[in-house]
Amino acid sequence: MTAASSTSATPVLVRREGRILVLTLNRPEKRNAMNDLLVRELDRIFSTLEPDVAALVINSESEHFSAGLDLSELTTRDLPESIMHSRSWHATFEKIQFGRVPVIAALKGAVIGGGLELAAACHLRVAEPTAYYALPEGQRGIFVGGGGSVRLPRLIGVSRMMDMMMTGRTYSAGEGLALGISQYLVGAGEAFAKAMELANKVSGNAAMTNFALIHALPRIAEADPATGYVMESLMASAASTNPEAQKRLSDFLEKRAGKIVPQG
Ligand code: 1HE
Repeated sequence: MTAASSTSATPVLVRREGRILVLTLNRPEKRNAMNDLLVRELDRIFSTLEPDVAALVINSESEHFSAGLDLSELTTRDLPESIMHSRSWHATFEKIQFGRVPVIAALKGAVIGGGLELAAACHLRVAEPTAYYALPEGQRGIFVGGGGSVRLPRLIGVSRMMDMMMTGRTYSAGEGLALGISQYLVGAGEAFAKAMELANKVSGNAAMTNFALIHALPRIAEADPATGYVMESLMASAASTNPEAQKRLSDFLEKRAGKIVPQG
């Protein structure tokens, strides 16, 4: 493990663990509220990934994953600036969701507003029992602006998101697992280790598989079925005729690959 490249003013700490890039949200005194600098830093990191980075983990080493948008910056923008600010979050979060590598979020404590929008842009989410999910935009008189109204209904449905924003309802880590906000729920203090385990696992996938899952699957799922089937056939063929797939298929057929066993 290399030391974190950071100063105390760095809103995102970055370090490498082998082929995994670890990003640590680093505004603990503001509960990792996301200011412009933090979002710009995420944008820079995702725009300049080294080719040998195979997966990425986003975590927090303090009590909370993120308290969402830094509300102190909201009071200074006029309408055009506000629209462009929201669009800048969209651009950054698009780079996370539709980049080259799988991104895994390790969640704990507050996963609120923009923090939940950031988590929703990641591909896998691992939560600790302290994690809780809220969209207090309704209470603050504002609206989600980081892609939440696009991504969150796809995770939990419009009606649950409406409830969260209209009434301030929060969901616990256990509820979040049941609803599909996180795919994993682990013990206290275990989210980062689990996220790293998953990152190492997915970084062993064929590059074409991760491409298909990140770029094709969400588009196929939203396409009309006739288009979706054609896209699926094209993607399946691009994957299965790739030399990496051919090798993995031979490994199985010639008894060199493991069998699929239940993981408990
Ligand atoms: C903040 C923020 C923030 C904390 N913007 N400064 N998000 C919210 O509405 C959530 C607001 N935050 C909270 O409800 C609480 O801070 C927490 C439950 C997350 C944590 O509570 P606690 O007791 O651990 O900390 P605290 O004492 O409330 O906060 C510590 C400091 O962080 C304090 O500043 P200080 O100068 O008094 O030390 C807080 O003001 C500051 N802080 N959260 C700015 N969010 C793209 S659109 C997305 C829209 C949204 O994300 S809306 C949701 C906003």
